[in-house]
Amino acid sequence: MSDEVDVPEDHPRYQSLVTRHRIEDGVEKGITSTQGLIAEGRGEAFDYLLGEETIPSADRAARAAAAHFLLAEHPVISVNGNVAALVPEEVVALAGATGADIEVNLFGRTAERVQAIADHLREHGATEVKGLTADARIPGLSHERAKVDADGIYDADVVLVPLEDGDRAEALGEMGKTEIVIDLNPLSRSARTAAVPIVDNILRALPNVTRHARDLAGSSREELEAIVAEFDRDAALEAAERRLREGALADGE
Ligand code: PTJ
Repeated sequence: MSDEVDVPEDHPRYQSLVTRHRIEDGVEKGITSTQGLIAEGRGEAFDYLLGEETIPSADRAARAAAAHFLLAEHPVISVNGNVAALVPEEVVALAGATGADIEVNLFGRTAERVQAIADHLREHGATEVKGLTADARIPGLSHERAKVDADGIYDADVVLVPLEDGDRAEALGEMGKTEIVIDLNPLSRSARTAAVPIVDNILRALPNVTRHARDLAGSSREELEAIVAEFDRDAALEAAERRLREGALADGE
């Protein structure tokens, strides 16, 4: 994977080049769709405007997300082709820190891709990967993302939905689930419908949620509930939009 690619670490765009190589590798391995290349370019543009760093409001969102995970009865991390290529180990680490299930859910679903992603996640330490059975449907969605496992996303109370701009976040909300979204675009439909929108690069956001989850592991329910109640999703989206428009220090923190 990308580590094999010779990108000098002192290159000013090192992170972005490594990311591109991971996505390219994902496409070559049959994990990532070719559409995933376009999604990557879109994400990069937003990351550039955000200053390629975790802004304070995204860090607060990551902490609220960790609190939701720890309070949940059945949290699930949804994985698509871009997520699998970019952060397979980090997905496994977050699942380990929070007891979440991992489920493959694809827009361009084929049996081969679901299998390739599940194998890839197992190679990176996952013990159980859901999404292969797909014996239930999210109501109100006509495309392939509707297909979920009955004992996975269908049954979940908290779902992490990274890197997809679409109607699934809305449909999951209608099912009464709490959605946590990771998306660099604060204007995306998923970010705007999420209970917790984390406007950050998944490369930084996922390890950050895991770090917060480990930090909060000994907290009481009351403490976790207070973190959830204090988080203001509208303020977080607004801070990210301001950062996009005005650059660093715009969120006044
Ligand atoms: O693997 P599949 O078949 O399920 O397809 C997955 C893709 C990503 C192709 C599909 O979900 C798609 O087309 O997504 P969109 O509509 O392009 O939305 C992807 C969103 O993720 C955009 O809002 C991007 O800004 C954002 N994004 C891209 N890369 C990153 C990101 N957000 C956070 N971190 C990134 N690295």
